[in-house]
Amino acid sequence: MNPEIILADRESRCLLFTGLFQNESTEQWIAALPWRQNEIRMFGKTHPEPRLTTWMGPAYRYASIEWSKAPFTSEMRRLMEAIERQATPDNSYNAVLANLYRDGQDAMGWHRDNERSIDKQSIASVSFGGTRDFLIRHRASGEKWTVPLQHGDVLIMESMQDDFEHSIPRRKQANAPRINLTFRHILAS
Ligand SMILES: O=C(O)CCC(=O)C(=O)O
Repeated sequence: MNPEIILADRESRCLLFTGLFQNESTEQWIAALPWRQNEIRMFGKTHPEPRLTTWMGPAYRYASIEWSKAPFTSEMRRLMEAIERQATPDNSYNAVLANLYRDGQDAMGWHRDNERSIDKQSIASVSFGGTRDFLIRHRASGEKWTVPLQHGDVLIMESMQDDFEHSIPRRKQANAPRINLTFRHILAS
């Protein structure tokens, strides 16, 4: 399958493989993962994150959140290997952050996945369940892209984490639960 090129700017590219995993069951993925509610510290105050999350991969910490090393399940490995084969033959991953947006009130603010331990060359993001808008913003120019991510879509961010940020804004009408699985390569420390 040839991807749609959402943006290409110097070494940065964002690619969309529509419906690559449309046969997966959102309900099965929700039931299969050990979701947890993290708290995030911001401006000296602690808040519950507006989504549930889980992690598989090496031990990893960012901001006030700490993940212990956790093995991939066979189902998660199957998905990751299918992405490596069908969408990113030049890249491989060793970790996944899973997000569960329970309804349109769950969201993720503007950020970059630019911690030193993340290989910024390729991050692969899979969506299951309800459609949500994925926003991209160029940090210098402010130029914006809106990509409605649908069930089974695979979005690849190549070398985007320096110049671009991304977010999932709240959407009152988006009431179907949505899972996002973000595969990354965590560099050995
Ligand atoms: O839910 C999404 O599509 C985005 C997830 C994300 O930005 C992240 O995990 O860093």
